[in-house]
Amino acid sequence: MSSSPIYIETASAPTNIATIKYWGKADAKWNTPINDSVSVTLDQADLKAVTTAAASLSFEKDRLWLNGVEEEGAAENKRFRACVDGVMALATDKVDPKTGEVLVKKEDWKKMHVHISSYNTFPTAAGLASSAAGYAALVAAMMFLVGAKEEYPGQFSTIARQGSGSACRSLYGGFVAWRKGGDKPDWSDSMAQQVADENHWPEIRAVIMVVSDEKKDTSSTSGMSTSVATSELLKHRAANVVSKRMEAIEKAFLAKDFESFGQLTMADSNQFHATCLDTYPPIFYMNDVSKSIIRILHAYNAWAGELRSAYTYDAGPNAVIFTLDKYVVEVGALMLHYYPEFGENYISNPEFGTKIKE
Ligand code: 2P0
Repeated sequence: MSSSPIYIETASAPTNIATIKYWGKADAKWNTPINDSVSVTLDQADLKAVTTAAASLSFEKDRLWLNGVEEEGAAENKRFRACVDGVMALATDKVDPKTGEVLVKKEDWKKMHVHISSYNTFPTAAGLASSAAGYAALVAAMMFLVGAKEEYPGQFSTIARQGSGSACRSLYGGFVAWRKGGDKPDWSDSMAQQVADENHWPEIRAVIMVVSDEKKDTSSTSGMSTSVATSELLKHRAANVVSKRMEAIEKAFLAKDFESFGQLTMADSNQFHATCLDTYPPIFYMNDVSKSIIRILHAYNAWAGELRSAYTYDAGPNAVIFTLDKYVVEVGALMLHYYPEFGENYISNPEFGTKIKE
């Protein structure tokens, strides 16, 4: 047994649900998008990734475990390396708080290997942004482990982005935009920015219907690449639609205008799925149940004479339904009436992103 100490920290990060969607990469190497996007960060009650990062001179190689199973060769994965090495480059000295003694010099962190263990509390790769929570939690755990300090605000989000695009938005709570950037050659301006914090609109709720927990058959990365190569609608969307919607939805969120927020959210979900259908060969993420939920919610809003619910779907069939606190029981009852088998609907509030040490 080696006598080298093992340093260890744990962090958790929630998932986020985009209301204006990221779909399409501008630069695959830097993992940057063709358009801005914005999302609501969910709370950590049900949907989160919890990651423990350990470092020691006694470790022989970098290793990764996901949900308790070791991922062979994962430490060579480009996304994993970008996150671990990106945070390592911002390491600081670790100082004993009692004695002031330097325990690890900042340049010595790089000499150690890391062991990372992460688990998700929700279906992986079923369109519930598990990679967003996973990479955000990896970056956060590494930040705590090596006492990393940003050189400019938002830098950690540029690192999480290289793990998974949507992960950059999970580092903050509330309503969070991902500005696509592109004015800097290294894309260091492609980063997340908090539009409103988690206390701004406490009445907003997300009801999540897990329609299927099967792994999706077209990964986001490959789907995006086919869409960029073949969809005319995607080009139109990036050039002419998204920036107007971003401005309008940020204004709606800040004004707590649920009618406008909901309309924009549904329109953007629909356009994202239309670009999937416009992709050749087409990609189908929603199934018949997803589509029925859309019809039910439009009928419910029409019955109410106002917009009380707004759906959005990511790269999978699961519905996320935004509503307000005063209607959440009604929406939940409506869903259970039609789909009694879906006992598992999560109700989440927007909350603070990462930075929570376990
Ligand atoms: C989003 N999605 O904005 C959109 C909506 C899916 C539909 O971000 O290749 O897993 O890792 O950067 O972040 C899913 O894409 O893709 C996604 P990568 P990611 O939330």
